[in-house]
Amino acid sequence: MGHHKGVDPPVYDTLILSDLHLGSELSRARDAADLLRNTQFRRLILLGDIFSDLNFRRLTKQHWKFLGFIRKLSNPKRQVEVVWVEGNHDRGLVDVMSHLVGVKVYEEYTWQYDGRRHLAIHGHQFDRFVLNNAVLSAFNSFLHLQIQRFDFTGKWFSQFVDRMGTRWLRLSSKVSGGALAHARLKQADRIFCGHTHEALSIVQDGVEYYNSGSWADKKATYLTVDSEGVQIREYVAPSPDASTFAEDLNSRDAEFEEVL
Ligand SMILES: [Mn+2]
Repeated sequence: MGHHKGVDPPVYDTLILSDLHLGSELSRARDAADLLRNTQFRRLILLGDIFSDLNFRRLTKQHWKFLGFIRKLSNPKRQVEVVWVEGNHDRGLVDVMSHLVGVKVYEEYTWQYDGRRHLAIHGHQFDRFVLNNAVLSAFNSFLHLQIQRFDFTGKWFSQFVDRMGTRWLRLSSKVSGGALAHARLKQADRIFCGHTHEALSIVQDGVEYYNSGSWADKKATYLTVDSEGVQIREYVAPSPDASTFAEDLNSRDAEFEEVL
């Protein structure tokens, strides 16, 4: 296959992204699809909270396009392993999506690479705030129901509740500590989480912790794993020059277009 430039693009062993929050207005589904189209990797890990909630009506055309692309990626012909690790926002949706999008869903996923044991888990399991505040979540759901029922407060209030919910989740800085302990328990050399929306790397007693950040904020980040190690990378929008190349790829993808 020919490339536009003389240098081959890197092929990562694994690309990890999380917290896309499809169904939220803040979701950067188009950018995420653009990244995946223009990057080569042997394994893709969708590390939880790919969906924002259970309401499919909130999914926009771009959100569906992202899901369509994941479905295409999971075609065995592409020889890419696509893994979905469930988050606290997309629990309950994953059964449906695994059938619709054709990817396997895990609570946590481990793999061996470069002589090391890698473990991917969304991270809400280590967020005591989420675990101890089932009451808050129930209240949140109740509020949503009331808003939907009466709808007198307008859309802004519903969005405000959404944002508050996300902010509450982000309060946690306990995720890395819990994750590192979990890695030791499971004898993993590297552990990967999302959930906090803050890209981060910590090395503690030889165990590495990485957080993939989010795709629902100003900064969109992801992780790559290859023989040189793990990198936190920030998505950079393609320059106008690159747009013809992207369009070229898009039209090629269109040939595979399937109805979801
Ligand atoms: Mn989460």
